Order: sequence, then structure tokens, then C-alpha cells
Amino acid sequence: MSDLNNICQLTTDPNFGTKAIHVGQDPDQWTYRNVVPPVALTTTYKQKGPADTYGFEYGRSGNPSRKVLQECIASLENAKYCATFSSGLGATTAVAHLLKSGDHVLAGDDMYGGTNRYFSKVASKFGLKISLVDFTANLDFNKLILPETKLVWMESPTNPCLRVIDIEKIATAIHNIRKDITVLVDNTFMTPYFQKPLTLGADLVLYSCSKYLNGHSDVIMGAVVTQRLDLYEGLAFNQNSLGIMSSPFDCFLVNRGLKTLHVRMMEHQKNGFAIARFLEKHPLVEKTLHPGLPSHPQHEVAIRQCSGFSGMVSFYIKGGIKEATKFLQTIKVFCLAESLGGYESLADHPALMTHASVPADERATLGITDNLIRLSVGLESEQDLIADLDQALNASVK
Ligand code: P1T
Repeated sequence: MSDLNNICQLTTDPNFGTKAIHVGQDPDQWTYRNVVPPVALTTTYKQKGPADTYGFEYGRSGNPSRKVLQECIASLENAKYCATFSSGLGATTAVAHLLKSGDHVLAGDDMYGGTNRYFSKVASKFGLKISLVDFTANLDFNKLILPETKLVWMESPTNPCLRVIDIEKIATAIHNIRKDITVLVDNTFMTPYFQKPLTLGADLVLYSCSKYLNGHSDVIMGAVVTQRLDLYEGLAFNQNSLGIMSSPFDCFLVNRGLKTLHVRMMEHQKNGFAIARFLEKHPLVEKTLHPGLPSHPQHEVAIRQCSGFSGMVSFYIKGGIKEATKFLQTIKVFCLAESLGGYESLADHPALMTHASVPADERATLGITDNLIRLSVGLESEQDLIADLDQALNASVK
């Protein structure tokens, strides 16, 4: 395994665990010196005099449990600011509301189906113009960037095909054309432990905290991290004005999940690699997608811009919908369910599940075919996971 850990050219942040455990958590901020930050369930706060507060006024605009979490997440990205939202898509909505009708968004074509649906079916109704491009292709940004372009949106690796975007190359090209274009990276699949998009030139980093950051599949939440005060102020304004902030209890849970993020990610990486290597050799697998495999088309970019890999592995099973369905009905340790990033292993059929809202022609272009299966490899024992995949693959042809 150590050979696989060392293939990345960047090293993981040596202070990550200390920050995840201590930043924002100082017991001295609480009357009773709580070591574990409390769940502050109050909706409102007593004021000293009219508009003269002790730091908080109303639970939509601010909450101590949220403040603790936001400070902690920001520190993991070595950033100044973080705003958390009711879901990853809530975070997406808050970012889109930094724009105005007529503005243009240039987005990666391979992305979470719900984000695609939000941009194409919701934001477009309110006058945002969206174009989708393959950021792994050789693009002429002088043609793609319009006078109205205000936001560039990418996931890396992409969901579900795990394409790796050269974040630094794209961010530099965009900012060389116009500094005022906001470049956002959805870093949900990598977490700040393995990839730090702000250091690669991004202005905003977005998370579905429902995934690895929480890590226990019991919270839906989103976050946006930035170094820029103007962007943070807009996001904090949108938390309050749109009412899509995260709840105190959810903040408590994600804050707790963060304490083990670095430990979990190392184990996700180990299990993910083991499964990718197993699948790549399996006679009933057509193709395996994992950025850490030398066979991955953007492997060189991945090992340059990441310090490790998560537990996300996608693969094409030999056959079509019949074989894929049989496989997904036969797995026992893996659970057939949407989502990812929890301690438990999940398997997803993107075409029928997470990416069903992506139009069929777009799915075909992207490679989201009936035999594509996406795995979120969890923290169970490696040999049990491999044995489970093996028996289900063998059953897929029976
Ligand atoms: O589910 P929510 O917290 O709203 O997050 C949306 C989201 C944003 N970005 C990425 C990369 C995502 O994968 C998601 C959610 N994805 C799934 C539920 C899924 O199974 O892919």
C-alpha cells in the first residue's frame, strides 16, 4: 500500500488532524468550558440594547454551532471563510444567487446530476445562461468566455466518470482573460485532505458535506470556502436571505465527523485502491476508472494536484443493463444506494439513479451508459469488499 500512498507528488497537510480537532473548538468560548461544542438550539438571542448583540441575533443569520463548524472547515482549506448550507445543492443555490439574470456560467459537462439539473432546469428559468464543456479537452477560452461570463464551475474528479480536471491550468487561463470571473471547484470527492483547490487558483471551493466531511451518512449539508471577503459576505447574506443555512444539530454532527476525516480518508484511499486494482484485472469488467491507476487518462494531472485518492471507483461491467442490474441486486456488503463518502460501501447505477435527470444524449456523450457502476468504497475489511464484488460479478453472467 505504501507504494500507492507515495505516488502523489504533493504531501498531505501535516497539521490537518490538529486543525480538524481544535480549530474553532476552544472551550474558553463557552460559559461551562465545554470541551465538545454544544448544540445551540435557540432560535434567538437576548440583546444588550436594540441592535446591540452579544454576537448573534437570530438563528438564520448566525448560530454558535454553525460558527464552530465554519471556522473548522475553513482551516482545513487554509482559508479565512466558510459558509455552510442546508445541502450541497443549497450551497450551489447560494453561489448561483451571487449572480444576476443575464450572467453566464461556464460549467464542466460531467458533474453531479442534481447540479446539472439545478443549472439547466432551475437557474436557467431565472435568466442565468449555462454552457457545458469538457474541461479535460483542449479548449479555447477566448471563445468560451463571454462578456457576461461570471462563474466557472468544475468538479474534479467528476461525478460519476472520475475525469480529473487540471484545476491550476483552467483557473490560470480564466483569470488571465478576466480577473473578475469566479472559479469554483466542487471538491466533494477529494476533501481538503487530498486536494486544496484554493492553492491551485480557485476562488471558491464547494462541498456536499453529506459525503466525506460528515462521513457517517446521517446529515445532508453543504459548504463553500473562500479567501475572499467579498464572496464570503455575499454567501453569508444569502444564508440569511435565502434561508438555506444548515441546522445547529447538523452542524454538531458534521463538526464531530471532521475529527476523524484524515483517518477515514487514508482508509478510504487504501480500500479504494485495492478495489480498483482488483476490478482492473477482473475478466468480467470492461474498464475501471480510478485516477490513481496509471491507465487513467488524467493520471499525471491527478498525481500532480492531489495528495491522495478517496474511495470513489467507477467501472464498466461487461454486458449491459441486465448484467449491471444482476450485479447490483447480488452485492451484499456493498449497498445499492445513492450518495457516497460514508463509512459504509455503496454502489450506484448513475444512468438510472444519481444522473437520471441528465438528458439521455448528454449521458451517452459522457459515457454514463447502462453498464457504468459507481462505487463509494467504505471502511469495511478489504477482503470482504473484494469477495463481495467478486461473487456479484460472477453472478452477473449467470
Ligand atoms: O446531496 P447534496 O448534499 O445536496 O449535495 C449535492 C452534491 C454536490 N456535489 C457533488 C459532487 C455531489 O456528489 C452531490 C451529491 N451527490 C450524490 C447524492 C450522489 O450520489 O452523487
